[in-house]
This record gives sequence, structure tokens and C-alpha cells, in this order.
Amino acid sequence: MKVLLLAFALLATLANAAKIDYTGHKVIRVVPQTEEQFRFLLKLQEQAYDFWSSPTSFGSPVDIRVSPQRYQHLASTLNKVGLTHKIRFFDIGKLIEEEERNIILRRALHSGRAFDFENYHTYTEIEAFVNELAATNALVSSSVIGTTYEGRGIIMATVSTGSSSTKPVMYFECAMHAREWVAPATCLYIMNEMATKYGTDAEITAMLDYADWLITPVSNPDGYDYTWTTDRLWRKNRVPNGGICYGTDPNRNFDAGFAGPGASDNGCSDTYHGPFAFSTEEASAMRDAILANSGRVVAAISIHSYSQLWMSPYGYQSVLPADYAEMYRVMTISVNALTATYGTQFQYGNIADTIYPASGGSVDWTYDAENVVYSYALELRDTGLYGFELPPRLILPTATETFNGLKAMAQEIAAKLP
Ligand code: 0X9
Ligand code: ZN
Repeated sequence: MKVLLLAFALLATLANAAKIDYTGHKVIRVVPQTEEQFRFLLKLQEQAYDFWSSPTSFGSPVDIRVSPQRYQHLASTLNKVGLTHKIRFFDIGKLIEEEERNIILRRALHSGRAFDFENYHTYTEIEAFVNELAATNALVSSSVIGTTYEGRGIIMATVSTGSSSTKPVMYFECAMHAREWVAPATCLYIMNEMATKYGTDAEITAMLDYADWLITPVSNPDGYDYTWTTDRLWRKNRVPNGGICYGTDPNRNFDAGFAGPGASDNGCSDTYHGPFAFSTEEASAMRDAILANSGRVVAAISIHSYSQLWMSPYGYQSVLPADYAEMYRVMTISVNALTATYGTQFQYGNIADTIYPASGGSVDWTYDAENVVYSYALELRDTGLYGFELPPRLILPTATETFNGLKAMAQEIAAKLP
């Protein structure tokens, strides 16, 4: 009965009539070849267009979502600077509907059984899972590190062998961006592996003997909830900006090159940095969780999707950090371990050169403010075939390869900082 009710509640959530309809929305791809075209795209991104991948360098493709109403206008605007486009997705609405069907189908097949790591879950379900794990597993405790604008608790799991541990800390921040659903799914998988294989899996045992693992599976719960109820493609938090636009990008809201390159001061933009550094509960909650463990944090990992990238500071400037050689060494080992799993290719390097300049990000702050050398931002699968709508059947492979990369990283850290 309970299962039936849950399935019904989920159907009601997914079939919500007030949902934003993406029928006919396209994702188009352009490839900038000149300085003028590149600058033009950067400007366009500052406006209210939804960039699914951003201008990074000449010759690298840029994907932009556009509504049927604005399509002709965008196409002719692009033509004026000599940019021709290809259509990558003809109808995003269809892709979203297919995703909903997949989720519901998997749920029906799995009903009555334990938490399904191979499916996507609502924030309420994720909170319930973390609390249940904390209640039943002696290694896990759950805490609320902040309360969002809409009143949700930002839940964090601590996986630790001791109640008052003084060990090093590895901090994992997932889903600062709401629509990147494979990020929270991956973090829940990792949390469960760490919590349930201590004492039986030699690698996991060694990692927990060395460090406490702090995991925030959904760092932006208001945005995440909104992707389930209203707008599958929402990215930011849900704080009103005074006008008709909502949301600050919490990953532009940290006090690290705040309001610098790659962040917008337009409240309608997807990269709006907010009125002042740490104005968002999402960013300040993470800051406070890190500061509560000041001096102990050896790794701070920010998990996003998509693009298949493993990146280190800085995002706010092209200057390489003093510790870049060590950051790069461990990135290389981590990415090799990730790729060795299923052959998935990741590019790696500093944020500003690997993806694009982006200021006010979490990992720049953990490095600058707390000297966390192993501060990395990851973009998980894929490279745009499904984009944010990665099918549930790809969650487990994504989570497994990511965990392998992170295990290799943790082992390197333990060897370097015993
Ligand atoms: O732009 C971002 O925030 C990240 N890419 S995403 O497509 N997931 O939005 C990259 C984040 C890089 N990290 C920092 N700038 N600190
Ligand atoms: Zn992101």
C-alpha cells in the first residue's frame, strides 16, 4: 500500500500540469572560429539563453537550447557574425518525457525493494535515505548544514569510524546545480559503498581508517526539487531577484574572485553571482561545514555534469596555482583509474583553460581560503548525447568509474599526507 501511494505521489509529481513544457525546444551547436564569434557567444551567454556547453576555445563546439519562438531570431543573429549551426536535438520536450517514462518504469520494476541506486530520486526520498542510513549504520551520521530560502534542510552524511574523529576530512559536494541529476545519484552510490563495505573491502577500509568522508548529496535542494516539480532544466537556487527572475548560481557565489570573469550580474542569467559573496545559503552552508573542520580538510570535490572533465583551480584566473604540479599529478592518476574502468575519456587540467573562466566557484574558495590542495571540480558523463537527461541505466557505470577515480585520488592523498 505504502509503495502504491509512493508511486502515485511520484506520478503526480512528474505529471504536474504546471510543469514547463519544452516541446519543440531545440539544442543547436555552433563552433566559434574567430575572436569576434567567440566574444559574441560569451555575450549571448550573459543574456538569458540556456547554454548546455559553453564557449571554451576556438574550434570547440558550443550547445545552446532555444525555444521554437526564438529559434529563427537566434539563427539569424548567429548568421550575422558568420556562425552557422547544426541541430543536435530537435525536441528536448520528447527527451524529458522519455526520461520520465524510464524513471517510472524502473520504479515499478523495483517497487518494494531497497533504495534503487540505479534510478533518480526526489529530494524527499534522498533525505529519507540518508536519515535511514544514519539510523541503521554505525559509521554514518546525518546533519543539516543549512536551511534554504524555501526552508529545506541541506543534508550532509558523515561516514566515519569514530564519533569524535580528528582524522583528515574528504568533502564531497554534489548537485550545486539542480539539473545535473547524475551528480546526486553518484554521491548516494559512493556514500552507500563507503558505509556498507568497511571491514569487507580492503580499499574502502583503508580509506575510512585514513579519513572521514563528508558527503552533501544535494547541495542545492530548492533548485533540485524545482527540477522535479516544475522545470527539469533549472540550474540555480530559487531566491527571488526582485524582478521577474529567480535564482543565484551558488557556484558563482563563493568568495573567490567573486563577480569576476564567467559570472553574470544579471539576475535572469544562469550564471548570476548574487548580490554579494556567500549571499546564498547553499554556498555559505558549504563554507561553514568546511570551516567547522578547518585544518582537517585534505580534499574538496565538487561534482557536476556533464562534459567528462576533472578540473583543478583556478576558475577565476588563468594563472596556475602554486600547487598545480601536485594537483596535476593526482588528477592524472585519478583520471587514469576512472578511464581504466570502462574506457570513458576525461579531459583534465585547470578550470579556466579546460572549460572556461568561472569565478566564485567552490573549489577556488577551498583552495584559496583553506589551502585544500586537492580541490577538484568534476563534470561526469556524458559529452552531450543525452546531456542532463542521462538514462537511469547509465547511473551505475558513471558512479562506479567516478568512485574508482576518487579512490585512486584518496590513496594518493593518504600516501602524501599520512
Ligand atoms: O560552470 C560551472 O559552474 C561548472 N560547469 S557546469 O556546466 N556544471 O555548470 C564548472 C565549475 C568549475 N568550478 C569552478 N569554477 N570552481
Ligand atoms: Zn554544474
